[in-house]
Amino acid sequence: MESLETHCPNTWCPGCGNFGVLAAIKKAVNSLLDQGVKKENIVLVSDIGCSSKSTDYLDLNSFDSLHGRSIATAAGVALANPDLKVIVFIGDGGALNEGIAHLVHSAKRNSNITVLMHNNRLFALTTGQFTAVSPKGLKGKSTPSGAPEEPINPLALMFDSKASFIARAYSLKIDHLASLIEKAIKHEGFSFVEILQPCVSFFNNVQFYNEKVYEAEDKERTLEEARKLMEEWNYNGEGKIPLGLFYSKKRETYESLVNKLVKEKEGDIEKCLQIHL
Ligand SMILES: Cc1ncc(C[n+]2csc(CCOP(=O)(O)OP(=O)(O)O)c2C)c(N)n1
Ligand code: SF4
Repeated sequence: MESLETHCPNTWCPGCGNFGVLAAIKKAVNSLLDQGVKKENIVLVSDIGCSSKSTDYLDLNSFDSLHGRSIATAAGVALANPDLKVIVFIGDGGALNEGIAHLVHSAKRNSNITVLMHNNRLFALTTGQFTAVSPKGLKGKSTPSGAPEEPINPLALMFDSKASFIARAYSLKIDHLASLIEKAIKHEGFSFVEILQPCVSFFNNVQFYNEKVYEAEDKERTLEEARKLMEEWNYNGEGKIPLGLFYSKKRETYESLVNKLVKEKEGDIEKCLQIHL
């Protein structure tokens, strides 16, 4: 097993949920390497935030992008070289606030990338402002009297955006998370894994999650069943929180579609773009 360690000093707060994500991604990558995936064919793309520091702590090829722009960057990498496994580390702020348009459109296009959304339900690196998925009433730097808005449900958003792989995991269930990450990376097309990742410094919900999460049965689901599972928890507190792979469907990737167009136009990229754009 490769340690994938780097010499970068780790600056996460002790007890941060990101440590669980790091352990899980190392496990998933090692499993892929054992199955013959070449290390040089794995590319990590980071956003900005605590979650995005993950690339510093992994001895793998990586590209550090801008806040809310990592998904667009990753989609470009995947389009330029279809042999690569492209993995994005992004926070809920980057994915659902700054970068929400890129998230929605990459899912719709079925770009062949894996998005790992570390959901600590606030902007952590900037010390606790509310995001689109913060629970109503969350008190923080930008909402001293409590967040006034209802949270959106990122899984339902991905479902409506036609994402072809949608899962939820918990950073303290490392083996379960590692297996979902591995499945997501192997999936051809856009895979989205929401990782419930406690930020112990600004929104410590470890006990809450430990009491509420459960692993849903691993089985094929109808659209209605998948949606029901995604909406079982309303992000405001009530209800149990299912984890697992909720939805997976094979459909043509954006890269395959573009490659076909390029072939049809005998490699004339200009003609291909005229048609496609
Ligand atoms: C376009 C843009 N807006 C705001 C910032 C400031 N900023 C840097 S990190 C950060 C918070 C990141 O939160 P999130 O994306 O949820 O990741 P986390 O730190 O929680 O992992 C913000 C708002 C920025 N760098 N760029
Ligand atoms: S601020 Fe929160 S998310 Fe960031 S390292 Fe500390 S505990 Fe983790």
